[in-house]
Amino acid sequence: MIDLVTLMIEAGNGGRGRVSFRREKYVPKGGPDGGHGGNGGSVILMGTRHYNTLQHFAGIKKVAAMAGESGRARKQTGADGQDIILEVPLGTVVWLTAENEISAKRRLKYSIEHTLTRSEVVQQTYSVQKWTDPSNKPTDVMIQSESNQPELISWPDSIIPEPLSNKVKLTEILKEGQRVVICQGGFGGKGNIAFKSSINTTPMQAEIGTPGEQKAITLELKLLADIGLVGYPNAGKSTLLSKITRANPKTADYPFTTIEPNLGVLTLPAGKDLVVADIPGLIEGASQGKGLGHDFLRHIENCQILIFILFLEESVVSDANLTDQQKAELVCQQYQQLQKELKEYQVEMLKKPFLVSLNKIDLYSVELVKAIKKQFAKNKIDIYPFSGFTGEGLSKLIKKATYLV
Ligand SMILES: Nc1nc2c(ncn2[C@@H]2O[C@H](COP(=O)(O)OP(=O)(O)OP(=O)(O)O)[C@@H](O)[C@H]2O)c(=O)[nH]1
Ligand SMILES: [Mg+2]
Repeated sequence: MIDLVTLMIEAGNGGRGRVSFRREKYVPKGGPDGGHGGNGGSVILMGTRHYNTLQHFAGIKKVAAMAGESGRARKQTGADGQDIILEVPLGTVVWLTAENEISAKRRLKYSIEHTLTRSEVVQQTYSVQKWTDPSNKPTDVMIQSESNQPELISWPDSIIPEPLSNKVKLTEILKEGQRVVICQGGFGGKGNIAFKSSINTTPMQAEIGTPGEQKAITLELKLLADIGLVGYPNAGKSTLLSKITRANPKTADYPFTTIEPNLGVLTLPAGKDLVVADIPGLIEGASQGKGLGHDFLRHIENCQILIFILFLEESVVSDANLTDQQKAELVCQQYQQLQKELKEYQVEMLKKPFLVSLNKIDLYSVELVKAIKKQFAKNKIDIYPFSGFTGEGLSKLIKKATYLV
């Protein structure tokens, strides 16, 4: 599953305004008629439910919108560059790692939800030399040919985005149809018709158009699940997901069977759908990057509630050297360890509503389950015993979970 991509995004530059003069058969000294440049295309991110991953960005390194066209003679405005819309799944977080000057200007002034208006960007003007034709007839104005425009007015490619010392979180796309102009296109420059005045009847200047924004961004997908399943490897998270939803994740009796998050939809009798996320098992040190858990903790950051799934290995259950009390303490330690890992990753994780469940009760004696319940009751925690195999206790567990969401 691709859930992290890095992209270079470039909006189109504004087209330059034109310097030209009307030249018709009987109007040898026509006034200025250089049109305005078109606006550059913007690059827009849009939230969609059509994608669940960022897979469709595989192999794409750069997305660039077209520049606006230059203004034309006869007061014609150049065409605008088309906007590009990039569809991203809900839960996509956008990080900024580098940007050009105009992007920094907009970002420091506004949030990404706002765009700059024409009056907020500085337009530079360029001027062209008077015609060089010896006969000095305006009809022979050289500047009307595109190739005679001075070199400096085309935007240099050297507007390379500056890398930021720390990546900046720009936005999160959470809603279907939500749009964010990630790179705003430049504004077209005014043609020389805009410079005409009573004292300047033959304006030789026009505007060059403003540069489009350029950004280097990282898209990171966080799954938008309602319920996150948290537990040690082999706790039976994937088994539970396959029991309560139609998802069909791989389950097996070895740790780290799940190496990528699985999602399933739990349809409640009232018709409401809840998305359940099964992430790879957490182990001690997961928040420091041990095992696979750390990478996936961010997927449950957005969950509304967490279900802790605790269990005892068969070998521990049948260990005659351990009393039920000692086994119950082991379950408690497991819970504390999971909490510790979540806390070290992000304190807010522990503020979410949660419930604590105990899986594989088909393996335990009634006395053992009682001992575990008692142990948790000391900390005022209700425990929900169930078996992913026999289905016992599942309806109670789901009822409680949906009550919390
Ligand atoms: N006896 C018994 N075994 C179970 C139960 N639920 C799951 N198991 C078994 O426990 C093992 C681990 O189950 P998984 O669902 O793969 O566990 P997981 O938590 O997804 O594990 P990872 O993906 O490795 O983190 C499998 O062999 C399951 O068949 C249960 O209720 N009772
Ligand atoms: Mg699993």
